[in-house]
Parts: sequence; structure tokens; C-alpha cells
Amino acid sequence: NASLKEILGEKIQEMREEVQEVRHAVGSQVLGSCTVDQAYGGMRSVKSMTYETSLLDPNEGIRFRGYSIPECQKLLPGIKQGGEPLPESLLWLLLTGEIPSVQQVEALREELSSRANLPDHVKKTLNSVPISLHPMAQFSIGILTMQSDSVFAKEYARGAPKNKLWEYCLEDSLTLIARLPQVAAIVYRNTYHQGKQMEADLKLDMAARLTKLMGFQNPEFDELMRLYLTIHADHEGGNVSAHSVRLVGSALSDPYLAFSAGMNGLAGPLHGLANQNVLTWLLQVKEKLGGQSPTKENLTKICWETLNSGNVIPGFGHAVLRRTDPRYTCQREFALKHLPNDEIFQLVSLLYEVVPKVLAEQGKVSNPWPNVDAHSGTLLRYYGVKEMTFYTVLFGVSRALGTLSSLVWDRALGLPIERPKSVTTRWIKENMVQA
Ligand code: CMX
Repeated sequence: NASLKEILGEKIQEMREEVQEVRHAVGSQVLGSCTVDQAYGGMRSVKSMTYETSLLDPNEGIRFRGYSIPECQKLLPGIKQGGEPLPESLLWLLLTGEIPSVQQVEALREELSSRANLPDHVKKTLNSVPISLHPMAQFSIGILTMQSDSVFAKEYARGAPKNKLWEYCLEDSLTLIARLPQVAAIVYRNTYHQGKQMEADLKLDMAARLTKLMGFQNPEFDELMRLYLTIHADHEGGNVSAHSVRLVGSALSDPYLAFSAGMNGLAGPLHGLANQNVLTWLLQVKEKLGGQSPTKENLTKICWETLNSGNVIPGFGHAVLRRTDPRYTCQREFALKHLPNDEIFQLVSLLYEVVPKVLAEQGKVSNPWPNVDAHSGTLLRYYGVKEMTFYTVLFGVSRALGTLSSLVWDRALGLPIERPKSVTTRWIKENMVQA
């Protein structure tokens, strides 16, 4: 029974050869090009990097190592037959590219549990930050505080050879992933429950351990958390959080520093904070309805009010996707099964019929369809997590699985420091406009 590290070691050897072959065959061919508009426009659609753990198709949505979300739900081991995938299963898939056996998932769960205890200084630091700090800022501080344990930083300082760096990156990444549920839960309990902490149960899987640490005991909520932690894990390499982790890690900053940078990006309203903003907006919509039942007509009017006041409708649109996000669809299916009569879910359902039409009529958006954030808050709220400012922290716990798996591969493949070339507007005028 080979360990995760042994299996990964073999895969890395194979992949290093494959990359050599690919570079030998097509290394000098153009992968993508960049127009002046794209340079000013957030580099949208510019193909300029490789990223192994997931790939996003504009129409189909995300595939983790080639597997769609419904395929992952079918193939990845869960806590019970037919249940949602265990995040540990997805982590194995993202790292190795292979669907794990039940035994492999259990071994990884045990491995993570054995690393899960937080050092005292991390708890002390988290207990001393003001709770007026946004939970994402507290979360990021917690991650940075754990940097004192970085094996990667220590080994690098001792002169570790480049081809061994992935091993130290894996070491830190597993510890970081193992500890994030408790960091998140401390932020939650400090911010909303007067700092009264719950005991960690290290026999549980990562999702159930997290919900219990937050103060919940509900097997159905644990299943939601397994799905939640699975679907938010990775979304290829160009999104703000994944790219920040990659970029900072490329300077050989250790995984704690790199992941914290990713979380600071996830905290932005156009990215991961959208899940918080969606629920705030839904509650505002409800207030505006003032007791009237939602209809397509009154919701259309409210959507236009949001747009006309210069705001985006949170949870809709995407830089890459051009259809409904499959991460939205699987959450909708979960809701249809477990909370079909929930008032907020029914509002979300009706908005699914209204918002895309309004956005299409406005004629600005490239994609009028809902993304993952349009649904997640409704489910969390139903199970009792009513504190919206916390939602992005849960997104962050999940995002560690993908971005850190990818970071291990960055070091395994020896990717160099990232350094794209920038130009000034004056340079463009002198070299392109007048040319
Ligand atoms: N409501 C109103 N206007 C929107 C919109 C929305 N939901 N989505 C895009 N637009 C606007 C853009 O602001 C832009 O307007 P300007 O030209 O005036 O600047 C125009 O439509 C074109 O934008 P786009 O090409 O469709 O979208 P981008 O690739 O630039 O941005 C995204 C993508 C997600 C930032 C954008 O759709 C958005 O702001 N959505 C709402 C916030 C949100 O849900 N973010 C979460 C995304 C998923 C995640 O990362 O978690």
C-alpha cells in the first residue's frame, strides 16, 4: 500500500518527463496572444500559463483532473454510499490525478487529523485580534501566524535542492489544510459566539470536524459541508485566489505566505466575497418586497433598481463561464432535495428565471447566468450559519485544497518565478500607434 507521498513521487517523475516531451514537441509554438485591449482588460482569456489540477470550460464548467462535478459526486468516496464526496477524496484526486480508494481516503483523513492541532501562539494571536476585523482578515492572520512552522522555509534556508522543494511544499500544505477548519472555527466563535470554543473531534472527517468546531451537530449539514468544500476547491489557474497563490509561491515564498495572499484576493467582492453579498442582497430584496410574494414582475423591477443604482447583481456573471455554473446547479439540486420549501431558496429559484433576462436586456454582461456564489449562502443560512460575513472563510477553507495541490505541482515541475512584461501607455503610443 503506497503512501500519498510515494504515489505522488511516481506521478511527478512521469509528469516531469511528459512536460519535457511536450516542450520538446511544441515549446516554440504560440499558445495565446494578447491584444492591447486584453492588456488593459484584466488579461481576460489570454492563455499564458499551465495549471494541472483543474480546467474550466466556458460552457461545461469546472473539471477537477478531468472529472466534472456530477462525476466527482458519483466516483469520489463519501462517508456513505451515494453521499456527497469527502473533501479528502477530492484532495487525493487533485494531488495525484487518480480517484482514491476508500482506504486511501481514510489514510489521508487520519494523516490530516494527526496534523490538525493548532499551536498555542496561533490561538493566542487569533484571540487577540479585534473582532471588528473582517473574518477574512482574521483568517489570513491565522494562516500567517502558522508560518512559524513552515518546513519549506526552514529547508530552503538550509539549502534544499530545487527538485526536493515539492516535498516540503506538500508537508506544509497538508499541515495547513489540516489546521484550517480550526482556524476558521476560532474566527467564527470569536466573532459571533463570544469566543466560546468547541472541542475538536479528530475522529471526524474534515467537513464534520469543521461544522462541529463551529458549534453545529447535524449530519445533513455535514453532508452539505462535504459538497461545499468539494465544489469550491479549485477553478483553474487564472482566478484571483489561485493566481495569487501561484504568483507569490513562484518567488519561493512558503505555502503559508502564498496561501494567505490567495485569501486576501478571495476576500474581494468581485471574487469570493460575492457569496456574502448575495445573501445581503437577497435579504434587501425581501425587505423591498415588504411582505408581497415575489413574482417575476416585482423581482424584475428590483433587479433594475440595483443595476440603475450602479451596483452589480452579485452571484451572476463570470469572467470565463458562459452558462449556468455547475457548482450552482449541484447546490440547487441539494436544495431541491433537502429544503424545497425554504423561503430564501424559493426566492433564489425565481431569481434564476428573472436575473439572466434582466442582465441580457441590459446588454453589458458577457454572461448573464448565475455562478457558485448565487446559491451557497442560502444553504448555509438554512442550516443555521446566518452570519454572512463568515461565508467567504468557508470558501477559503475549501480553496486550500485546489490551490495548495497546484502549488505542490508548481514546485514539482520547477516552475520559475513569474514575471510577465508590462508596458506603459506611452510605450504603446510610441511603438504601436505611431508605427
Ligand atoms: N451585474 C451587473 N453588471 C455586471 C454583472 C452583474 N452581475 N456582471 C458583469 N457586469 C458588468 C461588468 O461590471 C462590466 O461593466 P462595465 O463595462 O461597466 O465595467 C460589464 O458587465 C462586462 O463585464 P463582463 O465581461 O461580463 O464580466 P467580467 O469578466 O469583467 O467580470 C465578474 C466578471 C464575475 C467580476 C462580474 O460578472 C461581476 O461583477 N459579477 C458580480 C459579482 C460576482 O458574482 N462575483 C463572483 C464570481 C465568482 C467568484 O469568483 O466567486
